[in-house]
Amino acid sequence: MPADLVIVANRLPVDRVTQPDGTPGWRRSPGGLVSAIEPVMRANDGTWIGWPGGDGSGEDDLEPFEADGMQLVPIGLEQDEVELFYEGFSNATIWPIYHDLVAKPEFHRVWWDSYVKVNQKFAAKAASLASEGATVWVHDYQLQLVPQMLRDLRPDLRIGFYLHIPFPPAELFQQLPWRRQILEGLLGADLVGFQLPGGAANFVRLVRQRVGHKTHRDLVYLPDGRTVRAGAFPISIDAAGYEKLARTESVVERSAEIRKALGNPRKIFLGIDRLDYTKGIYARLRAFAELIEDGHFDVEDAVFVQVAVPSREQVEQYRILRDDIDRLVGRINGDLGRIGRPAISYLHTSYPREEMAALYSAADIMVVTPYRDGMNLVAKEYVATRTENDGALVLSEFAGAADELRQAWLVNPYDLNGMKSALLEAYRSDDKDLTRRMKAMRKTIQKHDVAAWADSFMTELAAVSHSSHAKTVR
Ligand code: GDG
Repeated sequence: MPADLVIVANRLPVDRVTQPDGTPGWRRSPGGLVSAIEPVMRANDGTWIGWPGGDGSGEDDLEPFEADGMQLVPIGLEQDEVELFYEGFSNATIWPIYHDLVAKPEFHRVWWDSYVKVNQKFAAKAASLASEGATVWVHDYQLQLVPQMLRDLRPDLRIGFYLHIPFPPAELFQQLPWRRQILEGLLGADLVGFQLPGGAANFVRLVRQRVGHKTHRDLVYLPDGRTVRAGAFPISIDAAGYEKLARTESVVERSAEIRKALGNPRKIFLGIDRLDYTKGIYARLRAFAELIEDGHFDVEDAVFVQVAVPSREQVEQYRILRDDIDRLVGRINGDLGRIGRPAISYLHTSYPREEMAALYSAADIMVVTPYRDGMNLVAKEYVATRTENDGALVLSEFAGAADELRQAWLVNPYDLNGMKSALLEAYRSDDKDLTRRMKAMRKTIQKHDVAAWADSFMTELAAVSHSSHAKTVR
């Protein structure tokens, strides 16, 4: 049945799992995006198009299905598409360029060709499922060509695009051999959303310089009379949901258990990240180890729990990073640990949401130090779970979240001494200071939650002037 709302994202909101009886099934993926979009999907009988994951083999025969009351339409990727479009162009070209060249991007024409082909496949699928005048919301850096491809196929649609990662300044974006095509791809949307105003401004400036369109503030005027709006929509979390989870008995108990298992140290530092070179894991562990070496505290006083969630393991840079961190943790624990007291408790795994909440509750100092991050939801989740208004957040200036969480200890992750001072200040801070900071941050998060984010994007998209008779969805 044609849909009035179509969500197009690289991944479906469910993961493929093997059920206890051995048959394949689906489990809702833990990400916040799903809970954000679900209410909008339900209210409009929406359809979600995406790749179900996997290695690219045997996916041709996937049929649309319903899960958790959502209409889901899987798009299979061939093995070479997983390598060229996904691991290659998306994660080894776009990802590093959009994150300030933290790693060196690679440019390969065959990767680009595959990116075009896969974007075309997503656009064609969306075009075939959207009803007359429907709204299509396209997500993220893997699908930047979809808006224009879709507009060519279906000029009647209202199209929104949202980028979850930073949009880089012209000086970096310019390196992309396919810079013009990408800008033109995005300009197919009526509304292009970014995490921060800086990303939107970078985009508008590039469109003016590289494509030559007239612009005024957040508007781009196209020769055919259409206008495109660029805006900032900082994403957030289900704050009430996290707070509720943090108060449940099992999570409270588990949190105490975690502290005990760590030997009830005075302070627990915590990092939770996908194992990604943008997240600054290596530098933060070094800073912590140096504080012990310098004699500010020892392994009886403090422990650093680092959860590194396996990510993009087929991409070379990620394998190198994993080896580097394995070695660093081994060296730090070898040099500084005592029996039963490692300096760093390192976990290369992912956990259910309840365990995440228990970890957040158990931690005194949350350390979030990316070199560049679109938003960083982990920082917001930590704040949401601090129901007693205690706990310290050490946060990189280069995470989008730093724009809102001004009361965190803000750090430059490239400045090791600065990071050490901030960690130490957070370690030594008194309850009054912690409460003052945390209260203010909690207020921010409660007000700007993920429902407010989805709502503001959809409202803005519904408001953009549209040449044809697109329907309004809410
Ligand atoms: C991209 C942008 C932007 C992590 N480990 C586990 C787990 N998680 C959940 C966290 C959090 C999410 O994954 C991670 O989100 P982040 O925002 O921290 O980072 P990215 O994955 O890089 O996300 C980022 C985001 O998109 C949204 O727009 O903020 O800047 O890079 O929600 O809780 N969840 C579970 N187990 C884990 O082990 N259940």
